[in-house]
Amino acid sequence: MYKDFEEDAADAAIRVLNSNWTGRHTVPATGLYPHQWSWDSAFVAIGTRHHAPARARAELVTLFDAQWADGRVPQIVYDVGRDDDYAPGAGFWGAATSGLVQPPVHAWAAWLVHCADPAGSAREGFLARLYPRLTRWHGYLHGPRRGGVGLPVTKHPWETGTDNSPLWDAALERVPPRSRTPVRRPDLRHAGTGERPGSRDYRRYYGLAETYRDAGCADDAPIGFGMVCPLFSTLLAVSELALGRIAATLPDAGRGPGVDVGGAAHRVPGAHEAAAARVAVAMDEHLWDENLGLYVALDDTTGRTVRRATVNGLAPLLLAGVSTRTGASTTTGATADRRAGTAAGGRAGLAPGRSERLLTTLAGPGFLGGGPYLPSTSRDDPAFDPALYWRGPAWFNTSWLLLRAVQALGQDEPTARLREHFAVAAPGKFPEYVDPDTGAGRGTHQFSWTAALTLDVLL
Ligand code: 2M8
Repeated sequence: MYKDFEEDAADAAIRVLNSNWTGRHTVPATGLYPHQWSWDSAFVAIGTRHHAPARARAELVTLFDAQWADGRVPQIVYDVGRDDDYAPGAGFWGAATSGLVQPPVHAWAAWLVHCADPAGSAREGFLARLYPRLTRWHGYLHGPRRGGVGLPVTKHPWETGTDNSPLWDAALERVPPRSRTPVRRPDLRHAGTGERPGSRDYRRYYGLAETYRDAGCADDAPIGFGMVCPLFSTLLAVSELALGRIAATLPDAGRGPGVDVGGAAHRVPGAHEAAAARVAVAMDEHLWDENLGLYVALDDTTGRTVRRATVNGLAPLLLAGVSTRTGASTTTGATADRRAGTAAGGRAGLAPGRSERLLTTLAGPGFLGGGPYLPSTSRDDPAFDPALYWRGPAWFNTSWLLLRAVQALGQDEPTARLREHFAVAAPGKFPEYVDPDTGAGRGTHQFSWTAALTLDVLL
């Protein structure tokens, strides 16, 4: 019976992914998001690898075909020519892509996609093609985007992927709520007003994007917003570890003629693991909040932390089962060892005691202890709102990330709890996010990463 349910849900998830596939990439959702989004494509590839591995590879290759010369991978690759009902569009940027970025899940996704079909991947030279591009992407984040504490800085709330999280409230207050470009809100035709950021937020989002665009998307001058995010930083560290595995698979990667790997350091064995360790150590030193029992954001312009409890701050649990000396990781592991559930040996990627505290916070009243699904913002935070986007609803990508983390640590109770989130995906028509108390769908539906990650959990 349960098995039948899982098969039906998997079939339904595949149907969503098939209908959102454009021939070169997958849109996050028709209507609300009609182009290619960066971290969405990484999550989509992680799910698609199970039933269409060649398409999962194409998804990532299409995205990296739009990579900028400086290494950045754009937040949005506009599907110019297709029905464009998204704002701001390509006209705003005067380019075929946005100049912003999104969290770096890509190397991890590339590794998982490769492991799902190593023969097909080898035939296409998938890893050999992507490795130098992934390395340049990370080089951009470690280089021009490196902030005062050595961690990557996001220049716009859209870059964090968690657009209206309370983590950005104080910094956004300093951004004038106006833009020269009139703000258009086609998004409100596809999702409820109470489920999307407000118009004051949007005026700031536009104004900030204009400032960055008008500075040529250069990173050498401050633009009035610069935030270090524990989720973004964690994903960079996890992806560095995956890049280490990719490099080990391709002993000659980066040495071939004409391949620029964005810095000789990356050709040194262990360089990716060392980069991951540097990120983990910097997060431990600068982002840990002892009172809240999780990691917080840091404002790069003031040097001060932002003491708000969000799911972003639980994400470093992904590094808990990682040895920073060897880079061995269960979370980045192949499908075969996905459910192995044993943490790697050696020193943990986080400072002693931190993973236990994170598990306690995860189980506590602000998160899983306060209701059935994992909220994006702690139920104890004054901004918590069960309907409003990244200020409370439960998102499938963050549940998936935490699920991978607790599975790797062999934590049965939170594993079972986080899996429950995926049981509401198919019956709810693959919602973008859900009410963390009732599981009722919010935002848009037939949402690609919901379908893809549900597939990954079920298969
Ligand atoms: C949401 O963000 C876009 C801007 O990038 C928007 O609200 O229009 C976020 O949930 C983001 O994380 C996601 O990548 C994007 C597309 O699904 O939608």
